Order: sequence, then C-alpha cells, then structure tokens
Amino acid sequence: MDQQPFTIGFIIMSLASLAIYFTGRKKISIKNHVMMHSLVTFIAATAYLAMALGVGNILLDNGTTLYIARYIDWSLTTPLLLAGLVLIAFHEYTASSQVSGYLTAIIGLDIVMIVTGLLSSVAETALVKEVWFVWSCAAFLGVIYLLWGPLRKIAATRALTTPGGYYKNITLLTLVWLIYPLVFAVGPEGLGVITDNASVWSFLVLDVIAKVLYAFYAAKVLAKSFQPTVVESTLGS
Ligand code: RET
Repeated sequence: MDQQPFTIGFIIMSLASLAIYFTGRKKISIKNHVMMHSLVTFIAATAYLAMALGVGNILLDNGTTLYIARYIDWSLTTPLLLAGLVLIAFHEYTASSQVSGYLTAIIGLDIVMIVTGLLSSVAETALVKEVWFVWSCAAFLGVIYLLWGPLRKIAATRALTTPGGYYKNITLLTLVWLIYPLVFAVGPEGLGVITDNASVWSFLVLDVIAKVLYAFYAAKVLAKSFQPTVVESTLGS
C-alpha cells in the first residue's frame, strides 16, 4: 500500500488541530465546540500516523487490507461530532435528562453503525457482508432521523440560537456522511469496483471535509447564530 495518503492525512490533521484551536473563538458558548473540533482532528492525526506506520493494517485472507485505526478513529470522532450537534440543538437548555437521553440514543446508534461496518469489512462471504452493511445503514438512518426529526424541532425552540445555525450544520454533515457508505460499498470492503489506493484517497478527502472544513464552517455558523449568554454580556467577552 502507498504510504503517501496516510502521511498527508497525518500532516493535514495535525496542522488542522492546532489551527482550529488557536484560531477558534474563546467565547464561553463556543469554546467547548472549538476544543471538541480540535480533539477530533487530533484523534484523526493519531489514526493516520498509525496507518502510515503500518500499525493495525491487517491483510485479510481475501487479499484486502483492514485498517483498524480507521474504525477506532470513526468510533471516537463521530460520537464527538454528533454530541456537538445535540448540544447546539439544546443550547442553554436545563432539562439535562432529556439531553442525556438524546446523547445516549444518537451515540449508541452511531457506534452500532461503525462496529457493524467493521464486521461487514471482515466478513468472509458476500451474504454476511451484505447483512452487516444493511444493518449498519439502518443504524445510520436512525442517526439521520434523530438529527432531522426530533432534534431539529428542539433546535427550533431555543431562544439563544437561530434554528438556521443547527440546520446549516446538519445539512453539510448529512451530505458528507452519506458518501462514506458509498465509498465503502464500491471499495475493497464491498464490491471491489475501486482499488484499495483509490478508497484510501477517497476516505482522506471525506475526512478532511467532515473533520477540518466542517470545523471551520460550524465555527462560522455558531459565531453568527449564538447570542451572548448573560455571563458573557456582563463580562463583555
Ligand atoms: C460504514 C459501513 C457501511 C455502512 C455505513 C457506514 C457509515 C460510515 C460513516 C462514517 C463517518 C465517518 C466520519 C468520520 C469523521 O470524523 C461504517 C462505512 C452507513 C457515516 C464522518
């Protein structure tokens, strides 16, 4: 396997982690999001470093390579990104049991999506691959439903954010996330229409959009849509 995309991924994600943190706004209501997006890219940098060093790259019996670091990355970073959206939807809302209910549901579905995706990629027969792929897509639909259904309604009721802020973020996130299963389906894990190299480059481009560009986009949207909290207005921050 060509190491180049992994090394490039490592460099982009490391620099992005620093850039997101140091250019991020330090207002109280936005600071948590800045730290979260910086952590997401830091985790991704770690995963790309592991793949570049060949750690967890396992050659399967069917001749395809399983990149364990990719699934560990996704199972840590996608819950963080989703938690960020749930917190935007509930901005400054005090009924914490409802917030934790949505966090558990969306993160639970997301983890099932990633783990069953991993099972699909290691399955030995086409049928078992398909079964896990379909199950992973079902969990993904659950995530999309929560974002566009109940959480969008809740976001619309929050006085301190403009509902448009939440809406813009889920639109970009959904469009980019939808491409992941497509690349998986045509890649060596699925139908094998594209090569391992093409699949690695495609996931790198998607990761840069979903983690780096999304971080800057979300920061811009949030800066516009969040009204200052009472504390911030008083402190003048
Ligand atoms: C898999 C397996 C096949 C079915 C589905 C999948 C979805 C993956 C997604 C991954 C998103 C990753 C992101 C990482 C960036 O931080 C696992 C490919 C539905 C949606 C956004």
